[in-house]
Amino acid sequence: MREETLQAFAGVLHKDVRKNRATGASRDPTQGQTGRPTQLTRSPRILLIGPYDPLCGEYTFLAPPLGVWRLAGVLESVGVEVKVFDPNCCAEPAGRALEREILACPWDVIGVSTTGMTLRFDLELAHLARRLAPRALLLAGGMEATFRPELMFSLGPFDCVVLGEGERPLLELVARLRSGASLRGVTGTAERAADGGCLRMPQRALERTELRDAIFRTPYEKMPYSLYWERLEDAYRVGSLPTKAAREARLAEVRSVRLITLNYCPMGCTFCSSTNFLHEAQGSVASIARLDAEECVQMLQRIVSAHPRVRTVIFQDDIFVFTKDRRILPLCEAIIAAKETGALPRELQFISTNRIDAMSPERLAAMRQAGFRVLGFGIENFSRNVLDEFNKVHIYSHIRPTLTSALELGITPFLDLILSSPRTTLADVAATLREAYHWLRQGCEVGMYPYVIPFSGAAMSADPTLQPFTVYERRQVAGTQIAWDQPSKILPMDPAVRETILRIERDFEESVLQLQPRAAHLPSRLRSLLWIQCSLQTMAEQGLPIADAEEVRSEFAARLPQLADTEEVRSEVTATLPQLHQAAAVPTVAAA
Ligand code: B12
Ligand code: SF4
Repeated sequence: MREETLQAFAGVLHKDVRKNRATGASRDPTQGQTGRPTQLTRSPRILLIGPYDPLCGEYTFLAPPLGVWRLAGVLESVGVEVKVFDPNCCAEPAGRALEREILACPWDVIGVSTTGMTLRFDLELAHLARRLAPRALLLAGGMEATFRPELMFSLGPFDCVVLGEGERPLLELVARLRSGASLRGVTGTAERAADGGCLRMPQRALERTELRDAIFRTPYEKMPYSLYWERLEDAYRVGSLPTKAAREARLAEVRSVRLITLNYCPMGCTFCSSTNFLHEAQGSVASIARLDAEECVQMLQRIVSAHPRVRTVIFQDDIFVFTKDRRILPLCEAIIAAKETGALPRELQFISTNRIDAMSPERLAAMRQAGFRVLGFGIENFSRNVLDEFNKVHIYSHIRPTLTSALELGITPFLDLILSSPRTTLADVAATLREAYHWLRQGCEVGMYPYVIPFSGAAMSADPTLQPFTVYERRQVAGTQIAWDQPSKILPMDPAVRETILRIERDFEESVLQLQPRAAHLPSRLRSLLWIQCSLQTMAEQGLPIADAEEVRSEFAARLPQLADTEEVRSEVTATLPQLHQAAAVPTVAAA
């Protein structure tokens, strides 16, 4: 579309928004020019936009946005004309691609998915959508919208916010569009109240059969996994890896498809938002639902037939195996049987995130046999005190035995760590860095974050005693005057620990900046070693040696991708690593 036409749309929008803000009224495509309800005589048209991360998954692999794809499948099953717009996988800049999509069709409803970390970018697309489609019903949904509907109304041009799982509210909206009924007052949504406040209409969480039906309707056949794989293969320069084994290993990482079989995590970690998502939408304690073993295998077969080149299925549940789990052993048996009959490819591998206290040698062995090659564990920290603060001290005694057994079985444990908590001591930070280094050298993979990120909905974000230690960052919505302060870090209360963590973070960020032009995308195994490297000097200065600097440096070099031009890149990259003083004495890792 030409620029002047866009401007014209923008003009319409601004008047429109002012009018809506002044009256507190929402747009409603069923209200005709006269204000009387009108009925859609055709199938409703809905565009769903995934969370927008232009930084392209700085920490993790990107993938098609599962939430909006699942909604698309459910809507399609009732005859809605629905399209997913994935801003992270466009051939042109996301704004331009969205503009094209919106102008190609008179959408009745446009839905924007939100997360805390992507919010400023999600809002950018929402404002663009509002300018281009002033008459469409504009919805916000997803994590951030559920926890902060009032924020969506103050920062975004939304008519309505969907709380929690989107399936039921969207189906209800579709029914009302078809019948010409008012779109206000839908269960599972929030809307602006006449007094300018926010009116929430809670909904209960999906029940087992509803969740199963929604998952089964996820249109895997249409999800552009191959496009993501191609981009990742380029980013990781898979073609330049010198050996077939190295190429195969990297392809197994890249060619993955995500499957979610659960809607709730009951663990209640104090830094986590996801554990409170359904409670927030329901307004009370929600209960768990998940697929059974047979249904999981059916989904695996569907995924393989939709994406025959898939090497790994990532079970993306917050927690895949529970302590009182009755699913995992039958599921492993069913996978093995399916591989034997050829119903699943023999070489298909799996990744899942699990409770470490739910792992027994029997379960680990069964998972290994079924093809689980990486098991994620939210260890978070190796200090008992910090685990207590995170409400997960019960995992402490399980860490060492489970990691040891998993490694012995040839499984790679992936440990998610948060280096500091609000009440961390320097000794806690040192213990976590040392243990992280120890387990990295044993063969674990580690993802490391320096402090708690205050996601909306997490217990820690709402704790008033942590307010003085919460850092805010000014965020701006590109293309608008809208700006706000978003909580970005909860720092340690102790000034010495705080300064240490911030100094480590500064060193880390500087190193990443220097490394990035020289090395291909840094995977988490390298990023976590870099965190350790960047902590050595600061910690040693405080009498807390972590590891031998030269040894860490050579571990880093050894893990650099073995590319054809390796030697040159390798020496350049390691020369860039912070020049660190040798720590005086290096302790061995304390027994857990
Ligand atoms: C899998 C996953 C990923 C994967 C894949 C994401 C993907 N593209 O599918 C990867 C590893 C790439 C990833 C990356 C990131 N993730 Co992530 N991720 C998850 C995880 C574990 C599961 C998400 C999922 O698939 N859920 C299943 C689907 C079906 O649920 P859903 O997306 O919530 O959608 C439902 C509802 O929310 C709602 N809904 C969602 N969108 C919309 C939109 C509309 C219009 C409507 C009506 C309804 C609606 O309806 C859907 C169906 O019921 C969640 C934790 C969780 N349990 O949700 C974290 C989580 C969503 N991720 C999080 C974060 C921070 C990120 C990153 C920003 C991290 C980073 N800096 O790289 C990036 C963002 C990348 C991006 N562009 O999306 C946070 C968000 C925190 C918050 N409160 O906002 C979470 C909650 C984890 C956490 N607690 O820290 N993530
Ligand atoms: S951090 Fe993981 S285990 Fe803890 S409550 Fe959140 S999803 Fe559950």
